Amino acid sequence: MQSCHTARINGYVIEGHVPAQEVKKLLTTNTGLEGLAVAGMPIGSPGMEYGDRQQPYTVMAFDKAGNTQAFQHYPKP
Ligand SMILES: [Cu+2]
Repeated sequence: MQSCHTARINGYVIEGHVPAQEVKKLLTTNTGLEGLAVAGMPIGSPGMEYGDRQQPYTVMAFDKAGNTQAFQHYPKP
């Protein structure tokens, strides 16, 4: 789940090109999660726009124990 940059917001860890919408969802939902990550630098993710190209990617959630789960798929189904 490694990417090019890491942010911290309100105690959460945001790794990589996570859409703001998902960060907002994380901040407004009491999930018990540690943070969100988008691995790599997928084309079409925020900051990686390249025309109308859209490489599918998954925003992954993780907790302190290292458990992971899909948080949101892009493009959204
Ligand atoms: Cu990047």
